[in-house]
Amino acid sequence: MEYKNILFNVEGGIATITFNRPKALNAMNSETLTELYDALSICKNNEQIKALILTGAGEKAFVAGADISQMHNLRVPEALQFMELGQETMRFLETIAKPSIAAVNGFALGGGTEISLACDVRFASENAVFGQPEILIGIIPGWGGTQRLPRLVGMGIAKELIMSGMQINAKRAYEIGLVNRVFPADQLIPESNKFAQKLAGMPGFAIKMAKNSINFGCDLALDNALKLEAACCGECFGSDDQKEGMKAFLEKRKPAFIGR
Ligand code: DAK
Repeated sequence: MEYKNILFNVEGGIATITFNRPKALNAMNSETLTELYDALSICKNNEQIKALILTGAGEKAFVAGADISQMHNLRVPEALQFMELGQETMRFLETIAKPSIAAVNGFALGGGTEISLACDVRFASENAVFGQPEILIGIIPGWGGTQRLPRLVGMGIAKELIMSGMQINAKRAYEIGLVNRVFPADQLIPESNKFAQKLAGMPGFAIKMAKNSINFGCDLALDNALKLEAACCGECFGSDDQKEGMKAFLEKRKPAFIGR
């Protein structure tokens, strides 16, 4: 598929997906969502790709939300369709068996915050701005914001953000646990790459099991979640990297993981 709205670059096992509609502050229309889905499929199927970084083109925005010019005339059935495409894409991103980093380099509003929430970790530049401003245009978040945000920062703060539509800066986002780390703007991509490289060097099967256990366990009652954790951890003992990791420890050398 030829991409018009994203840039897709693979280097050293790291795939970088850059939202690239700077004139609209990288707002997401359905074409961009479809391209994102396609790029994620490549990431899923290409064994050389070990980790993902998502970021925005330009200096001003990560993603300033779903594209309001595409949405404003939608009626209920079409709105539901647009929502489903968005939700399906976010879920694909969230559950892909490889680690993902949102490198948030400016406005991450509405769908922008929601994309970052579907990533495993969020790094932000000092000028990043987060928020769920949908209420200010008469709707509510539709790509997982009402579900992932409270799971990450707690119900009280999520309701404060979603019901007021307020914007918060990177410092506040860090305080509430929405972002993992904050960097000066020029350090955001180098630091994201450094962390992506670190994760790319981890035992791939264990990364997959950690993601599964956290993603699916969080929605279960604790006893069932612990059974899921035990199953995921147990599965790791069938991997080559578990054999290598433990053998290397006992032989007092660095492990050479092969990613399966
Ligand atoms: N959509 C379309 N265009 C956008 C946009 C957006 N979300 N955000 C910015 N732009 C465009 C502006 O229209 C402007 O275009 P021109 O006028 O130059 O052609 C250009 O980007 C530059 O923006 P500004 O001139 O406004 O720049 P400022 O620095 O003054 O302001 C801003 C930056 C980010 C504060 C402002 O642009 C802004 O407030 N943008 C809208 C932010 C927003 O409300 N985002 C949430 C969108 S709602 C669902 C599916 C999805 C969702 C919900 C339901 N279902 C279908 C049920 C998700 C909804 C959202 O994400």
